[in-house]
Amino acid sequence: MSSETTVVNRANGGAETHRVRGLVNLVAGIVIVAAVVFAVTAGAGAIWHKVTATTPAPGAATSAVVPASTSNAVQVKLEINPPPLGGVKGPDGLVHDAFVPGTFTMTVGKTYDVTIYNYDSQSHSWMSPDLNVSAVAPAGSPSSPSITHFTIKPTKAGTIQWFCALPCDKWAMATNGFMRGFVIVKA
Ligand SMILES: [Cu+2]
Repeated sequence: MSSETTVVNRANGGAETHRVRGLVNLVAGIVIVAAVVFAVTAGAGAIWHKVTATTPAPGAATSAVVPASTSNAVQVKLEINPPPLGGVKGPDGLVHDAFVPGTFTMTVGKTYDVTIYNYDSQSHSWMSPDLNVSAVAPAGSPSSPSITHFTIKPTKAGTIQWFCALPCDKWAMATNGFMRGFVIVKA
């Protein structure tokens, strides 16, 4: 749209056209800036929505068991070895045990209702002494994940480590984005 306008103005030339072109460019610039701001905002919202989706996992027959959320709490969904892969592919090409997402963002003072769906046939845990959380996610299966629930209310900003403390995939336990990761707490 704006490039077409520019081409026409170039063909005309002249001081008057330059002024008009300057105005057109200014308006186009404002529109582009507004569009970028909107896109970034909408994008961030989409990502956050993905993280906080409360839709029951496919095959989660026991989803009704999940406790009712605290009012105003932000829902966070974590999945262990979700289908179809049943884990996350590592740099070695093999599928490893992993929490998905492994890293996510929170804000100081807000309350988060975290629900873990464990599709793995063994137990894992989500531990973070700094966030005062020590949660065990019992074994489940790809068609019937176990469901574990806890609440976090971060009190200070920072990048906080979480980890699985139950012996599982040794490489994954030592690698951020798999059986350990971060909660980025923003002020
Ligand atoms: Cu684990």
